[in-house]
Formats: sequence, structure tokens, C-alpha cells
Amino acid sequence: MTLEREILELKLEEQFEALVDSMFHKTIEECTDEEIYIAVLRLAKGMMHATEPNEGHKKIYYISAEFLIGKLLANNLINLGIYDRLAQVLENHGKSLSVIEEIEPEPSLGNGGLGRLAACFLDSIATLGLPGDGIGLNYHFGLFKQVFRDHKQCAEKNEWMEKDNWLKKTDITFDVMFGDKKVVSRLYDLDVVGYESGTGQLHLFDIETVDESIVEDGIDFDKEAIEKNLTLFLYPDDSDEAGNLLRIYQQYFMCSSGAQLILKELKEQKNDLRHMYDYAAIQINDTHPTMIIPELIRILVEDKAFTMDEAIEVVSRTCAYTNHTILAEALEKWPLEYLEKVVPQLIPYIKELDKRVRAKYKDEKVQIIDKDDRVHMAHIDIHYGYSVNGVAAIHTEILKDTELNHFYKIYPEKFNNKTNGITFRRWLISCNRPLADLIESRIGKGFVKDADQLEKLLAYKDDAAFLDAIDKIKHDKKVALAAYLKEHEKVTVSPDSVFDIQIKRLHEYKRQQMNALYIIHKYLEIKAGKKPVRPITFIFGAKAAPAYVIAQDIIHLILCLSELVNNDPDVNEYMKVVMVENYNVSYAERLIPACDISEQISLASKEASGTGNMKFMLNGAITLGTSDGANVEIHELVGDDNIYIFGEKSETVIEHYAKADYVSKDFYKKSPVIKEAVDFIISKQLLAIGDKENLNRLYKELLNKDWFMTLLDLEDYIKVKDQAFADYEDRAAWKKKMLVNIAKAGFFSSDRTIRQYNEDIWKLN
Ligand code: 26Q
Repeated sequence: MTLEREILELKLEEQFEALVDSMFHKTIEECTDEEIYIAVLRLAKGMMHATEPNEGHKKIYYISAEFLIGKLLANNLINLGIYDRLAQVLENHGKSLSVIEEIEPEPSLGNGGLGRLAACFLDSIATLGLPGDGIGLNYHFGLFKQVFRDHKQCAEKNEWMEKDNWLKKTDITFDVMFGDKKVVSRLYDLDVVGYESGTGQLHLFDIETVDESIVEDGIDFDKEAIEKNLTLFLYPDDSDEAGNLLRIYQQYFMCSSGAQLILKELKEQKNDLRHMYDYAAIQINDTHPTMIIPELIRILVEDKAFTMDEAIEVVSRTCAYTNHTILAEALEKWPLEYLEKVVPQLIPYIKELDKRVRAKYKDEKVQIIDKDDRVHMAHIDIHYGYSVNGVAAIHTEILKDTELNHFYKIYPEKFNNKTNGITFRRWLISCNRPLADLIESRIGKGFVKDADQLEKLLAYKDDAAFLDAIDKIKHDKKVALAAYLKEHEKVTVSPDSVFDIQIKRLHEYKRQQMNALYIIHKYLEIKAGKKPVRPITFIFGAKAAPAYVIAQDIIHLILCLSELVNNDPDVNEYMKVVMVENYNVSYAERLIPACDISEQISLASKEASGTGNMKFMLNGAITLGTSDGANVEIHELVGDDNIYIFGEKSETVIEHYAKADYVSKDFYKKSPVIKEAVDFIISKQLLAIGDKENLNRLYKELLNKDWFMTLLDLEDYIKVKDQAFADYEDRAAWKKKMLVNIAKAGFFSSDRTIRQYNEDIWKLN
């Protein structure tokens, strides 16, 4: 230890001892872990508060219904630059920082990719020194907590705010009107500290009158009591009208509060509202925050004496839109009638925006209000924003060529690509410190802020000692995960088996069902005497929307398979199936460093980007995937030898949809392997474990519909996956593949993504 470091540590030790004493009148040793957690939280919050905010002429507001921030303690300590020193201080007093970290509850303010992306972006914005804040909602229970009962998913509330937490209650409030009904919105702030850099804020709005006690068993509550329920949950069930209305209430609440906050800040800076776009950019994260456009226009016209023309011009030059999906069902189209019920004051503005579009363009496909009186939120964003971006190269091309082609023809200059990224602070330094340290030992620390430097690792491609060191870290992480799974999932897995992992929201297009069919295939092979050379551990993690019936059926199938496989003595030496309960960010941080094979098997054209694929790559897992989303860019970077690509290409898939010529039963009839696997879903073995209704429904769905073309790619998937398992046995070659993946991951740093957003869209400073 250097003298300088020793002094810093001593100072920190004294400070922390004094803090603990003032809070609890105890020594560090005498405190419980809970007390230490609260003291560390206080210390970090204080240091973050004292860190200079990033300031500048123009500011980015990233507005999003989701910010999947995960636990914050480790990340904040790393970014503050005190993680190691504090860990040492605690160790000096018999405490373990990693044990303390466990105490923090995980907020679940997001579903998956889109929400986690927003959190990574805030980290990068702060790290790059850019002035920028997030704007969102303070959901009290966030997304539901998943528990498994009788091989099925049940939903419970996730009480993340119970303990001391990172939120700072402010005295800023705004009135939000739903027609004549007024609610009061209060701002809570979370400091976002950049890596060895300044801070930004995550602004989360909450309703003053929220009432947690209206939640009954599970996550049921009175959907109509808006003033009590507005910020209780993220995405309540939207299968009925009351749920849909609640979503609109939430969206408007967020947009109106956000608009008022932005205008308040502009006023405080004495900036001329008529040049709002010189001082602020608003990035709209998918269509959920779209109402900020008509809301800003409304306020400018009604309260700031703008003409309609002026207001539309200023707002259109301030707002930019990111698209995250081409799934038609995920593009929001609200019945005008619903909007009239919730936000009547916006209706004249939405109609005016629509009228102007109709006056200019005859094409029905670009109108805002369609012939069935549904309001297409994305169309508002595209006409009345200055930028439209997709989130991976192939996704943006598909938007331009197909899904949004009518708009691309009108506004080619608005369209641009911003391939997603991930923050290396969380997804390497925090979740895989040994790997980060090993990398640093060879190429120095520069890669933390300049991720492209990871390429320097390619110089060690033939360095056996280095390759062994990477492999040893992987093995250690597998040992740690195995121990965790033993304790939390009550299942024993061998760290010497291949860890094959698919973790992401459950959706038919992501095709967890295809992975399950492979598992059935492998199970039947083993039963027939064909044993794999090395045992395989298949791991899943996924939550499914409570009202998404087929997704529930797929979870049921996987849980039944895990019961069957893990208890079959003929098989369980060779394979195990684990579906982890309540998959979340913290779980991802344990699973990703321990993964050998990263499953990215969506139907080509359907996964806009994916970001899990990048996290796995950075941690030395090899991708098994389709030519979809960012997999395409991973493939280009690492080359054919360092990735396993299978399945039909997006052009073919898009053609199948256009011609409506995909018939799943043809594939079932043609291939005995497919038939055998699909039939097994309703075999007596599985029916003895599971529920006939669920398994039958899934079986029929695959045979008669299979909208996401599972059977189209199944044979190729089996072939390529078997090849990957075989190649794993050439240990020397596999380690090289790991190294190439790590070395080429630099492109996927969210710092790169944010630099591009800034250069092309926001133009701050
Ligand atoms: C819409 C209407 C009604 C109810 C819910 C929704 C809804 C909710 C959440 C629609 C979409 C989402 C979330 C989408 C999402 O997470 N998309 C993912 O975004 C990632 C970041 O860009 C991509 O990497 C993924 O490919 C994309 O699926």
C-alpha cells in the first residue's frame, strides 16, 4: 500500500468511526450489519451531495417510465472512488462490505432492457461530465416480486422503500390536473454520481396521497382510486380498461410533472423559452412519455402566450424520440375516448397536431388519430420531434425499410441509429472485480473510461498464463454461483458443467420455449443412452407479465422440466435445469460473470438490440444467437470463430410475415426430432408433474400458430448448440474465444453510445 493511500484510508477510517459513533453511540464492531449499512448509506449520500453537479449551457432530460437502477451501494462507492478503501476499513473492524451490500433492497423500477438502458445512460451522462437528469416515476412497489408456487409464477409486491434509501424528498411540488381533478405531485431526487466525475439527478415524481394499504393479497388493488394508487406499481395489468386508464394516468402524471420541472429550471436559469431548444433537449424513451409533447405545447400556449405555431416549433426542436421495438402490439395506440376521460385538456392539442398532419400528408399510415379513433403515440413523436433513433444497426434499418418506412420517406434526415451500450462500471468493475483487476494488470486502468482500450488485450491471445487466468476467474464465478443457487434455489449444480444461461423478460419472440425444446431433446437423448461429454447446466431467469397467458405457460413448462430432469437419476448427472426465482439486476450481476454460453435466440428482426448480450460478452461468455439486434454487431466484431450464429435471417422472416406462409405444423410433420420434442410437452411424464391446461395450451399454440416461428429455427438451433458444447471441450480454443469477446466489447460501452447521442442529437456544449 502506498503511503498516500494509507493516509487516505486512515482519514476515511476516522471519519467513518466518528459517523457511526454519532449515529449509534457504538464502535463499528458493536454495530449490527444493518446499522453499518445505514451508516455507509449516509456517508455515500453525503459525499455525493458534496460532489459538483455537471453544469453547462444546455441540458439533456432523459424522460422514461422505467429506470431499472438496481442496487446502488457498490456502484456509488466505486464511482466515488472509495469502494476499496471502505472495504478495507470495514474489514479492519471485522465487517464485510459485500455482506453489507446484500442488505440494500433492490428497487424494481423497470421491466427489463429499456429500463436498464436508461440507468446505464444516466451513469454515462454523469461520467462524461454532461449536464443531464432523468425524469420518471417513484413506484412504491415497482414491478412485482416473482415467487414460484406449484410450478407457476405468482406476483407479490416488492417493498423496496421500507428501509433507509437513496431518495431525497424535495420541497418541490406541482399541481397535475386530470380534467377538473387536481393531484399534487412531489419530486424525489436520487443523486447519480459519475465515475470519478460530477453528478446528475434522477428526478422521480410521486403523488402525495398514495396509499400503500389498498394493496390486497398479491398485487391486487382498486384500480379506480387514482389518488391512492397512481404510483403504487409499474405497469399494472393492462388487460382491462381500468388498467389501461391507470397507465394513461401514470404517463400524464409523469409528463406533466416533467414538463413543469423543465420549464421551472429554464426560468431559474433565465433562459428564453422561445429558444428552449438551445438550453434543453428532451429524449423520449419509447412512446410512454409521448404526452410531454402536447403537454409542453399546451403550457406554452395557455400560460406563456405562445401562438400555436410558435409552441409547436419550439417543442418540436426540443424533443427527440427513441424507438425500442417493432412489435406492433407494443407500439402504444390509445383510444381517443380513454384520453378524453383522463386528460381532456390535451385533446384539443392532440387534434390540432393531427389536423396539421392531415393537411400535409394524405397517407393514412402517418396520421396521428386513425379511422378507429386510436391515437398513435409514436406518430406524435415522429412528426413533432427532431430525431428518431433505433437502438441497433439492424433495428434502425428495419425501421427505415419496413415498420416506419412511410415516415422515413417524409423525414429521412430525422432517422439515425444509436446502438445500445452498457456501463462497464456496473457490468464489469462492480460485478466481476477479479476480471477487471486482471485486465488492469495487463493494460492499465484506462479502459474504465476509454473502453476501446480493451482491444489491447488481443496482444495476449497466445499468452497461456493470461488465458488460464481468465478461465480461472470464470471457474471461480461458477463456484460462487453454484453455492448461491444451492442456498437460494435449493439445487445442486456442478461448477465443472457448462453453464448455459438465458436471462431476460419472458416473451414468445425471445423464444425461451425453443431453449426448453432443446432441453427436452437433450433429456430424451440421454434417456436413450446418448450422454453429453460434459454435464450441462441450463439456467433461466425471467418474469412474465401477469396477464400474458402463453408466457405463463412457458414458465410452467420450464419449471416442470426442471422438476423432471433434476430428479431423474438416469439424467441428473448429465444435466440440470434451473429457473431462478425473481430474476432481477442483482441476480444478473451473479449470473453473467459465471456464464459460458449466452443465449440470444430471438426470432430475427424482433429483438431491437438486446443489452444482456453485451454484458455476457464483456464477461467472457460466448454468444449463441440469431442474426438479430446487436448480435449482428457482436458477430461483425468478433468474427465467425468467436460466436455461434444460427437460424433464418431477418429478411426471410419478414418475408414469411408478408406472405403469411409460415406453417409450424409443416416443420413438426417433417422432422421427427421436432415432433418428438413438441409431443413431450404433453407426455405423461410432464402431465404427472404439471397442469394439463397450461401444457396443452402451449402445445397447441406451437403446433397451430407459433407466431414467432420457434419450429422454423429449432433444427438449426440444436445443431449449432451441440457444436458449441463440442467446441467447449477444446479448452485452449475456447479460452481464446473468451478473450476475443472481452477484447472486442469496448464498442458496447454506454459511454460510446452517449457520446454519439450527444454529437448527433443533443449537442450539449
Ligand atoms: C406498452 C403498452 C402497454 C403496456 C406496456 C407497454 C410496454 C412496456 C415496456 C412496452 C415496452 C416495454 C419495454 C420494452 C423494452 O424493454 N424494450 C427493449 O429495449 C431494450 C433497450 O433498447 C432493447 O435492447 C431490447 O431489444 C428491447 O426489447
